[in-house]
Amino acid sequence: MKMNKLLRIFAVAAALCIALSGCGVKTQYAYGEDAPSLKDAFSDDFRVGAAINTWDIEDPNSNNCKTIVKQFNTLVLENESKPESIHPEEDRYYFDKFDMFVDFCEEHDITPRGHTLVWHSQVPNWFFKDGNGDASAELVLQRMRDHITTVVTRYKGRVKSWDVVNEVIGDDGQLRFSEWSRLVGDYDGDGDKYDFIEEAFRAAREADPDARLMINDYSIEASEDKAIRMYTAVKQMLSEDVPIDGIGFQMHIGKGQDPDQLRKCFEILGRLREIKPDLIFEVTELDVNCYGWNQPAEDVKLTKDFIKEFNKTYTDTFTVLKELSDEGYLDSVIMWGLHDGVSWLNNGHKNYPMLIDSDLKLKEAAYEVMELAG
Ligand code: 9MR
Repeated sequence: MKMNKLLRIFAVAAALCIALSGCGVKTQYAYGEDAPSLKDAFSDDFRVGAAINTWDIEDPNSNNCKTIVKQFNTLVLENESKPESIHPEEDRYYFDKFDMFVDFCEEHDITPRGHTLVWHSQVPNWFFKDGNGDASAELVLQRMRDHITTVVTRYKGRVKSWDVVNEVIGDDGQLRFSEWSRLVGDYDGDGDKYDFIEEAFRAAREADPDARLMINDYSIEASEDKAIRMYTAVKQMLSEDVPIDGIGFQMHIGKGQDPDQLRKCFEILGRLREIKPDLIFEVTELDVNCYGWNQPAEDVKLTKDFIKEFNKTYTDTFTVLKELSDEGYLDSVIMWGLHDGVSWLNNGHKNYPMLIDSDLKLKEAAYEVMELAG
């Protein structure tokens, strides 16, 4: 075993003892000099990252910024690189925040991701309009290609991985009905409506031949039905030489997520390697929702048992992710938010989905997952 690995294991174990011993220090601040770091712990496995906003990194002395630099080696913008933010009008782009983000990443040796070029949400309506009516398929495709070419070219060689399309498989498992699928439809007449997706990937590849081009979606890690639909769609597109490099698993999972279910879904999509041997996976938006659907806020109390189950969900999940990394499928795990307090899951109730709490302290779950590393 390498010396630095031994030291790392020792540091995490010591930190865990301090964190759990009840001897005064509960957990460490994630930005603290002596705190263990997720990115270092998993340096032999995969990059570890978070979705952030540029206000987190404006002040290098802020605790948010220090946490980011200490804990993560890959980052994505939560909202500020989406079409509605950077391209609200047809002839107007706003790149200030995206530029600042990419500069920051380079300065700190962090791998930036791009989220997202094509989505049914957070996309301005002008893409789909011609006067008061619908735009033609040609016009929609031309605008989509222009958008992709402009954005990907600007960050050529710098943004290493793009969510080219996001959430294109619907909850019913079919291609999602959206303005993209409605207006572009079966443009090439081959019987499927993947045409806007195919064109999006081709435009992205042309703009940056070395960037990793991903198809990103939710529930494909937990619903076998949806994983199979994704498999079928990607298989079909790969057979037509659509340049898809990998699958982004959002992984918005729930407390108590069955790890065997994760394994089954990863296995289904892993079979795409029979067609594309270097297909890669990324985990792009991991979090653990502490609430079931429609569960009232008063139901969730941070009791010992609750925290134990929450921690187990994270350790079970990271065990599966580590297996995937050992098998060469996975090289990046990004969490959707910097800490509990800013997670999108705080909708109407306080949620606790992350590995870092709202005071920027590493949670027990963080120490426990770091024990799995290496
Ligand atoms: O976290 C994002 C939240 O701030 C936005 O209001 C929301 C708008 O749809 O998008 C959230 O991020 C989503 C991501 O872009 C795609 N996957 C689901 C994420 C959580 O909703």
